[in-house]
Amino acid sequence: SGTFGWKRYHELAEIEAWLDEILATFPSVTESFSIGQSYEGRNIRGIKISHGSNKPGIFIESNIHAREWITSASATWFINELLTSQTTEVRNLAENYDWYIVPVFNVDGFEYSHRQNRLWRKTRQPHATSSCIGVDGNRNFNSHWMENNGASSDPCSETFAGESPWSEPESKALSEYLTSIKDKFSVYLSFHSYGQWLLSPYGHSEVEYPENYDDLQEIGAAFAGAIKNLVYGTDYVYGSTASVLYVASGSSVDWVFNELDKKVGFTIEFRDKGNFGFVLPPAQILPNCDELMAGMVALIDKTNQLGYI
Ligand code: 0X9
Ligand code: ZN
Repeated sequence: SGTFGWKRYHELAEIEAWLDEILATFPSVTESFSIGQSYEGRNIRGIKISHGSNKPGIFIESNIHAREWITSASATWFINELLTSQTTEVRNLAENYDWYIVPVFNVDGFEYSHRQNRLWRKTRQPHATSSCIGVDGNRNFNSHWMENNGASSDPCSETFAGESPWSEPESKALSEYLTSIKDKFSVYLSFHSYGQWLLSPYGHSEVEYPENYDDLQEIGAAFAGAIKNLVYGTDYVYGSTASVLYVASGSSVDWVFNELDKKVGFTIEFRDKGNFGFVLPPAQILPNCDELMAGMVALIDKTNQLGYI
């Protein structure tokens, strides 16, 4: 586990140094990759964990929203478990799938949330027509962009969709990277907080559902049930984004479904239900991670049973 104990939140430089340490410690099963550059010129990094070629791939995008620090804390913990755990369940996860994990996707916003404003959400690119800064990365993907009031055209809004789809270098780079590996992954997960939800597509409409929606709900039930069974007794609610939460148009998960033709993808909204919200106390990092692993084992197991991977 290197220098991390998951007892506090780490900033970007620490996470990158930790990633390098992990890559150096497990060179035969890990590979570094880059999604591309952020607006401020930072590298958006990822790690691939693979025990052989051409296993079904699982892609994890984390911290697209800057203030959701529990997401990168949990993603780094999950990487560490895949590489070090000796339990059969986790070994099977590690050995039977190829993992592509991006622990901090919105690197500029994440850095800003550590330096200037703990509650920053968006990217950091300025606009020609406003002094407000940034776009909601999860409204900037070119799938049903701006439809059904699922995003805002106001540059000062927290859900500003951008001047156009792909206005942000980060979302554009991710779409190009995902397209380049589209035959290598079957499951797409987007880590968020907070609310304790497992959200399936679609976000863009309350009346449209993927053709395999029943299967996605079955996977959701397995995920929520496994978490509920842990000592914490935490409740997760599952359902489509638009039906459970609100209409969200131009999200990454919807784009992956509609444009890359993927059949299994979820947004996971971690702890809590609003008591601490985005500023989840560090003492809850490890309990959240336990829940993530239990949920993930069940999710992958059910996805496998249903024949998707
Ligand atoms: O609004 C969002 O982008 C996400 N919620 S958050 O509070 N973390 O901002 C939910 C997005 C879910 N969207 C899709 N699955 N389409
Ligand atoms: Zn979010």
